[in-house]
Amino acid sequence: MKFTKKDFLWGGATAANQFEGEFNKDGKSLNVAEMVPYVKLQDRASIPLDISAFAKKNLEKSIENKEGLHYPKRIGSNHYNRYKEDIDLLAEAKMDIYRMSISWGRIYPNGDESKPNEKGLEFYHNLLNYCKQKGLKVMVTLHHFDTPYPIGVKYGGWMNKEVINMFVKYAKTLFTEFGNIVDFWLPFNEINVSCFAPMMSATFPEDYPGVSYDQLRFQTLHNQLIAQAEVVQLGHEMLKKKNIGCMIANMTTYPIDCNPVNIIEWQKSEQVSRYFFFDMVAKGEYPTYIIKLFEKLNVRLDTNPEEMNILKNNTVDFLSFSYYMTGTVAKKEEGKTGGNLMAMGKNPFLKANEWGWQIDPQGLRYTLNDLWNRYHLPIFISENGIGHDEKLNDKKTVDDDYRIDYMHQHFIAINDALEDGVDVFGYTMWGVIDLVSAGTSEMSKRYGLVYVDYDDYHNGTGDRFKKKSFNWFKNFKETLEL
Ligand code: BGP
Repeated sequence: MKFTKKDFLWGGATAANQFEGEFNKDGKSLNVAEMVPYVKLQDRASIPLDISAFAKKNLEKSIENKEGLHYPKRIGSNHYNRYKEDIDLLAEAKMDIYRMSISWGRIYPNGDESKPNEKGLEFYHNLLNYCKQKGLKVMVTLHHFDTPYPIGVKYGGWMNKEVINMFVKYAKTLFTEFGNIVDFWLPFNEINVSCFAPMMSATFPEDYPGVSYDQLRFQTLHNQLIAQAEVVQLGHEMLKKKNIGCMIANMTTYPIDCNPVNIIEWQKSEQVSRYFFFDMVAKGEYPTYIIKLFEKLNVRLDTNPEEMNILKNNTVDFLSFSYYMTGTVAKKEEGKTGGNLMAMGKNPFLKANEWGWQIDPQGLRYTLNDLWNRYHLPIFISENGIGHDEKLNDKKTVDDDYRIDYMHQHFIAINDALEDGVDVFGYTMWGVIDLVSAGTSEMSKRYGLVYVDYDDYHNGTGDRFKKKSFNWFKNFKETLEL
């Protein structure tokens, strides 16, 4: 069969904190991701995110690093020095679009400077111009789990409204510098993650004794939602096209069966773990089910009518989300499996990868239909892919047939959704060139069409090698045949 939509945008995605390396070069500051050491996992499938790794006292130890631990995100895939080679590979695979992130700490290392760091701007000018030279459209994320650590230290992170202003100043700089070459903007990667793990954006419970964890996480999310809405407002004033989207970690679930008790449980779970975030960015107001939840949890947001107006009047132009797996929900839990930042209910009909992430192409079709029916906004799939532990074979490649199958099935699902009438306009495959895992800091959890020769301790040359899936993707792009 042929993929039907000719102008669909196909591409790959990365993030500065997992890909660039050179964490302290040219004036860049540290971020939390770069302060988490690699720790070998005992059982890959059992973990959701290890929250204790983000305790402030543990992170601070990383600055002196007396134990000599390895901090993988400080080296990433050394894209900072090899970006031309990487962009050449994306162009060679016939990609239309590259989703990348800009590191806030390269532009405003402390957040509160009055002038941006010229060296940081220079790097992104070079990179973005090179993308354009190679004919790639670009989608830029402004914040991909990388609030500068100094903002956490001096301002207490995102609980402080001052950080909203710093973020908007940073966005203004990017719109001024790159507004004419960037095609799409995403203010925050997986904005809902701040509500599961506020520490990842340098907001620490230790700094707020007496404040409940629920208060902390929902206030952090709220302040980021306001920052995002202000950036949308600014972008609509400064940029020629209205092309600012959200990016949400989408956790689609199914009820475990048709027992009404489980259906109600599932509906509640979908509201709180999924619709809440899309409702906020697409409808611009707190849904009643969340207001009720806040009452129950005793969460009282620090906000005012002006903020609520900003939210309401600056909703996003398109929806984007990450989609890796689905899970199940039951009133009485019946077994959990790994998942993106959180454990998910097992589904006996699905297979999973080594990390327990359940593979579900049909779920992508379902999710696309579901979001389209609910919001009627254009949709972009900004992350999707499969992690595998891989080694180069003696032909200096990887025969990753499972990845080819994964892409194949998911691309068919997108086509089906288009046939269903969903307005989905693009897809960027996560970790298109191998990079460090966000959740586990493993280099060996590989997602790419291109293998990067580093192990979990960054032994290796860092050289790039095309996997079998690279050729499959290129052929698909040339023929649109599935
Ligand atoms: C998303 C993040 C990415 C990414 C991906 C895969 O949550 O936006 O940064 O890495 O998931 O997750 P992991 O790297 O933990 O396998």
